[in-house]
Amino acid sequence: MTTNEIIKILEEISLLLELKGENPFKARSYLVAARSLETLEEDLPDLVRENRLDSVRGIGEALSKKIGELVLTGRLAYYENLKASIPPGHLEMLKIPGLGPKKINALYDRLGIETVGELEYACHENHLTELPGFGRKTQDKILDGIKQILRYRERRLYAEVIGEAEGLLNLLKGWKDVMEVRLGGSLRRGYETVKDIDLLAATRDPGSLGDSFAALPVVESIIAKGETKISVALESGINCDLRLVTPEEFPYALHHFTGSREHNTAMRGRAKHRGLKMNEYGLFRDDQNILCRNEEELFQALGLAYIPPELRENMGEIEAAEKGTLPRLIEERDIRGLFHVHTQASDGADSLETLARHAREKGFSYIGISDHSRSAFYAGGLSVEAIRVQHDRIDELNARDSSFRIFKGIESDILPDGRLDYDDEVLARFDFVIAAVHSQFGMPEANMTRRIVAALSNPFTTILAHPTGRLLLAREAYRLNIQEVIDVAAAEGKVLELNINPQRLDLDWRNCILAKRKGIKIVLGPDIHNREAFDYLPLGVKIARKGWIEPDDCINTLSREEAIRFLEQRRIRCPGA
Ligand code: DGT
Ligand code: CA
Repeated sequence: MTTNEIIKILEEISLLLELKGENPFKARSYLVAARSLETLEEDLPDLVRENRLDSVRGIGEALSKKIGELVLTGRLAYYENLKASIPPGHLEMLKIPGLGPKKINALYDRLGIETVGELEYACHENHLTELPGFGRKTQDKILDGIKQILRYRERRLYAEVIGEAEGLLNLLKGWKDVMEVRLGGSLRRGYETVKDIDLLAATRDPGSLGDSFAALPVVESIIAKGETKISVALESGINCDLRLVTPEEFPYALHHFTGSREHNTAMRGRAKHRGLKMNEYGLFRDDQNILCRNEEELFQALGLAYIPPELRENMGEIEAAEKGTLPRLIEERDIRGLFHVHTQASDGADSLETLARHAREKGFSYIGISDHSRSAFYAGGLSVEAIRVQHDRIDELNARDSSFRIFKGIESDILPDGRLDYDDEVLARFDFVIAAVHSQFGMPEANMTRRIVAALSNPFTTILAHPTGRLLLAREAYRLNIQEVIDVAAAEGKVLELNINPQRLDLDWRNCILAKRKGIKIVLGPDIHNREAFDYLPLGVKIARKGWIEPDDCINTLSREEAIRFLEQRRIRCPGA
């Protein structure tokens, strides 16, 4: 069991205790322990084996026993009993705005409500209007909240699903009946959210392969089972389709089940125009199949260059493949350095030294530190004095090792009126300034656009971070005229961030395509708050590829020397500073 999984369980125990109406301090102690594990410098299994866990801040004897049990056995009886004592839907109900443990328990006691579905039904039946402590307004608000979570539940974050999907893929690769197997669908295309896992296998024995798949321990139930397709629900709650084809059909089926639907429709149209018929079984002239051994040959047969899966969204990729103008998409090995890194000085979990060492070990040539600015009091924003201390430390580290560069940056709040968070004299001390909105998300569109345009027009701004503020499946983007933001960024020569936190992926890849056309440079921003965020890079690069980004469009591909020059050219110096 990974530390992250243990943290999730501790957080869940805290919620379960709240739902049970236990002492709030007890519930909180699990959250405190979870936070401590998040920032743990040492290896958790080592601490457990050496019996030193209770030396960690916020972890007493009782908790250390429970965490030990999780680490050593992968289970915790206390948690399982607690979970069994509460209706499973109540945890989900906590996600509905305005519903806390007290109200959830009242709904249970008075109306017997155990699940979100039951609650929705009760609202439609107006059962809440007369309930003490509720009323019509509360009921309407709850209904709105339910609509939101139901809409969001149909899809998952790419990052939540890809690990399990690749696990299944690797498992199938080892089976003797499987001649070839690939992921298809939205996961293969690197879509930011996914409905299900699509697997495609080539086999001569679909019957027995389907049976073996259905019998996997991770399969919770079988939704449908036929000759060529088996659909199952996995224990994790996600559905998985396994399609079974012959090795001869495989290339056509792989293309078809990769999609997107829109891309497929356009491809079929193109085939038809050339007197051909295209479907998941083949590419036919009259009834004669045109032999293609792989996807490359399939594209070739239609007069096209190979289109990488990320681009198959019918956003002009077919025209570009015909003309030979497809982009040479960015790859992970093109990335030389990272910007947007938080340290312990604000709300990061790791020290400057740890982050720099880690980045160097991962093969990067530089990182750009950007802690929060002073208005971000919730995130420990830096005072002018704290900036001076950090800069002295960076100078020392840079002096010690000339093969790795730490850039001095700041993630400055964009204040509601569009100003940045420090005086020019302070802003002039940084190698780069990331401007970002972190407050008053609810502004009218015109005001928010004006606010961001003002920040982009500020000569000290280098990068605009997470330009729309969306959280995938959780929070809409703020209202904003994104076209205007892109136009101003282009005119002012500013860099736009593609924030690669899996919940953000903001700038949206569709807008990356627009930004690229305007000649805007993109920066992949891992928004690192702890070392694990270095692992965001594979998804970040995939999404950048989806946005048609080439190495030259992205400043993370600059060498150390080029990055120094790039930032130096953009830097404004204050007279006298
Ligand atoms: P998702 O599952 O919503 O995250 O997105 P996809 O793209 O994985 O969609 P899915 O799983 O329904 O189907 C996988 C691919 O199969 C899809 O991208 C294109 C192909 N496909 C499935 N059904 C149809 C269809 O009715 N028409 C066409 N043209 N293609 C289809
Ligand atoms: Ca799918």
